[in-house]
Amino acid sequence: MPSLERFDASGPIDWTHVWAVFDRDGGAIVENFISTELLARMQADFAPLISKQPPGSTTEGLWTEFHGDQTKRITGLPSHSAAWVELLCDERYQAMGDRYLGAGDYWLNTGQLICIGPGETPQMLHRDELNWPQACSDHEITVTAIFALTDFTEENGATVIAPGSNHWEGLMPEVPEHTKCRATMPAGSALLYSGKVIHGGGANVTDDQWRVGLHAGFCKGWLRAEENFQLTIPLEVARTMPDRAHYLLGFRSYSPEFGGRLGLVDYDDAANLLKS
Ligand SMILES: O=C(O)CCC(=O)C(=O)O
Repeated sequence: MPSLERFDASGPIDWTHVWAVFDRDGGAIVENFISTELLARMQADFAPLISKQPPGSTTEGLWTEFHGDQTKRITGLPSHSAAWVELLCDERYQAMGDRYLGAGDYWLNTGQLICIGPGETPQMLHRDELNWPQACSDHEITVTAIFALTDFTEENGATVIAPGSNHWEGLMPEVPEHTKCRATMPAGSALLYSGKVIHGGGANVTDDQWRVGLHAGFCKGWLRAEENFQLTIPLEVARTMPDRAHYLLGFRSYSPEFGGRLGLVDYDDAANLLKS
């Protein structure tokens, strides 16, 4: 049975080693990534959102299955949680984006709560980069963190992942049972993973436990993001956020090294709109 390597951020970490494992296996777990104090603030901010959100999705067909009918998914979180915006700007988290997507060359793809409820079945396995099949290449176009806001266990839906599948040929190859493992981890941990690694949410076989994860990935700045932040974050709330959050949430324009400028307002940087 394969497993993911684990690191502990409560002491010094050799990040070179973390990235070497990430390159080899397509992912790594970093325990104690979020401080106890920040975790408590995020849990308090999200609790009311989670309790009022029903499970499932309203779009028929494939997406209902992908989202899970016993799973609550909640987006638009930056408006509700300064603690999440603080984590979004964490230097260690940015280091993953800088390394795999290039500093200044990415933004947030989504920052959504995925709360897997009792009775949920396993999510279909997938590669995150297949959000944009036309853009897939040898390079990473997306990398993600799943932050555990509750403990992730085999029983309550810990992410299923096939370590090393980031190197497998083909769009979506078969995943033999013996190649998979579960990303079990205590609350406050982060699973950092490649857009190429095959994974999916796990089944929740408990009677009464919710597995709450914050699924937060970066994608290249020239890709359309999965989540539409500009429609859920009012300008007056965006104005209270640090500059780095503006870039990551699309409240700044994007200038790739080559090519034109994207996301303009009046053919100028969107930042002008935030000036009061
Ligand atoms: O919730 C999880 O553990 C994984 C979810 C996921 O990969 C997705 O919905 O794209």
